Amino acid sequence: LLENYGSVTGNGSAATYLLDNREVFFVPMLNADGTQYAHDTDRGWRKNREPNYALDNTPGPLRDPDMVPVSYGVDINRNYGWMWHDTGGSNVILSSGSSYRGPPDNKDDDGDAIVQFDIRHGIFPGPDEGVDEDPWDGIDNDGDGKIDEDPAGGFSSAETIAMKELGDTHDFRTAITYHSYSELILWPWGYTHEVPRDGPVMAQLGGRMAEMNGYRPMQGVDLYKVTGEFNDWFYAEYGTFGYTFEIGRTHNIPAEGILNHTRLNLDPALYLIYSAENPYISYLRFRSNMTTVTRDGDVIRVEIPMEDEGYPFALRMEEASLVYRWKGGPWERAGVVLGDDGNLSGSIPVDVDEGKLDFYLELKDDMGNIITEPAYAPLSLVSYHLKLDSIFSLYFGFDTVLVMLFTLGVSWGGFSLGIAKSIRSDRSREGKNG
Ligand SMILES: [Ca+2]
Ligand SMILES: [Ca+2]
Ligand SMILES: [Ca+2]
Ligand SMILES: [Ca+2]
Repeated sequence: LLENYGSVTGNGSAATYLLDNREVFFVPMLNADGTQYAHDTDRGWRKNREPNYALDNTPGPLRDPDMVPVSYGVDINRNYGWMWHDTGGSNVILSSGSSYRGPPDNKDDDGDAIVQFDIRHGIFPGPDEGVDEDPWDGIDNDGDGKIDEDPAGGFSSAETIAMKELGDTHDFRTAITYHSYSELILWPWGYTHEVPRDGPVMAQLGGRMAEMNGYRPMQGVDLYKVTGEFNDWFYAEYGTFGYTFEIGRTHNIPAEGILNHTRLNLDPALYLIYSAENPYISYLRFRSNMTTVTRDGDVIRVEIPMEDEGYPFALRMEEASLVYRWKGGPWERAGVVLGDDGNLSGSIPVDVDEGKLDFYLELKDDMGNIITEPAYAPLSLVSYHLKLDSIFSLYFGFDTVLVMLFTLGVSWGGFSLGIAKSIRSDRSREGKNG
């Protein structure tokens, strides 16, 4: 994004558009000490390297800093608050376990305890005494009118505390967390087979991203149950549509493979950033490889097939347009109609003798969302040169080819394979070079 920002052709159009129109936050590595340990000592290590002073699920306050740690590490992705108290999705008891969720809270967060925690006399009050009586599950467990006011655990590690602060202070619409391995894309919930309220659109978005990198898309729990997990917390608490990408086919991708995995997963990431404004856009599919552009007398006729897989908002077709310009001049608009066959069609008047035509499709829905095809328009454009003296008078200019090859790669927008091939053959036929 940073390398390409400022350019309006090729990859640059996506980078420029996304950085101008979205806020993107990167957490380069959450488990820094665990990763270092994996590099230096134990390639199979997955937790952080926090010292554990208790063998089992002894409450946190019993930890004595002078003691020698009995084990190391909390599984960061079991230490988020949502459903942390549930069993079956983490190592609940033994601190040495590879998916250890962290120590129990055993703290009266809301100050209503009947029996206060008593470390000297070994009294471990529980929910009945008003300690940890209302864990993070969206339910008012003790019926006091407050929800989740006295959690039982979670957010004991510095890493999850930092992520909670990030979530509490921003409004993330979408998120990706990268893990290894299995070539999967997962979304909430991870702790239950119940489908969340936004499950259908999360599945649609996840499916579209999976088409781009060839991974298998599924609700997280379908892999295995997890509790206290990142995406569940971000969705439950902030409504974020979060995805776990399980990268590659091994925990430890060889250095020489990193660039390939990065390339493979770039387009899904760009697509999710793009979709953050209107995730439902994934319900619309422009079948750009079947788009036709033909000269018909004094007009250029454009037909773009569109599949509507349940887009929940009405499209305001009276405001739909082909936005076009000749020879880089001022933008003008031509109307678009939606046929019964799902084809969007419009006609652009030919009012030049010869020259370059740029155009894109712009749709609006009744929520005020604007949808363009190709994505990122008008930074990425479909361009034609028009020569009036030949029968097949349309061919692509060089800058357009860069755009086309990129949109071919991203495959959700722009014109794809069929047209990209015709670009190449046209280019070779015309003997053009850039
Ligand atoms: Ca309490
Ligand atoms: Ca508590
Ligand atoms: Ca309560
Ligand atoms: Ca609760």
